[in-house]
Amino acid sequence: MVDKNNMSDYPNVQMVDFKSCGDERGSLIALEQIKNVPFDIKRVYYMFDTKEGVTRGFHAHKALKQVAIAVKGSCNFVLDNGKKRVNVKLDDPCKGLLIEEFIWREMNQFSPDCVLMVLASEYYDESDYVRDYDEFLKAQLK
Ligand code: T46
Repeated sequence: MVDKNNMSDYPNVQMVDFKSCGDERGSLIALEQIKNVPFDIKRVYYMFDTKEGVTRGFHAHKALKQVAIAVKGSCNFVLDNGKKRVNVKLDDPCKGLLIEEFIWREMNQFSPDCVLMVLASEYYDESDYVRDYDEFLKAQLK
């Protein structure tokens, strides 16, 4: 079973702890679909060399589920469910941020060395993006 720290007042967003198989040589984390990532992994992407002061994202997804991990460095996620905005700092390669559908996200405060890796439940599909904030808010009301 996936071990998730429940963000109970914030549905569709959870922190996931990953077990580190560390030894005297260093650390190793294995990510396996369904076992410790709660969906079938269809895609992995990562962003790095993000320029200082940049904010990325500004969208929600209709169906996509993702787990974001700062495998190096740190960054901040601003998450918005249409009612409340929360900040989640990612700075630990042993923790993943699970974001399910219809959560608006903006990512900022990337450290110069940040490598943000994202595991995704679907192939890349632009039609799954909601890039208009008003459209996102309207979808919350349906
Ligand atoms: C998300 C946040 C956390 C592809 O061709 N394939 C891909 O799988 C992805 C993710 C992007 N792209 C292309 C599309 C754009 O031309 O790469 C370019 C940058 O993508 P985007 O502007 O969507 O990047 P972010 O950082 O705003 O958002 C990304 C993901 O797209 C999004 O799903 O949740 O990271």
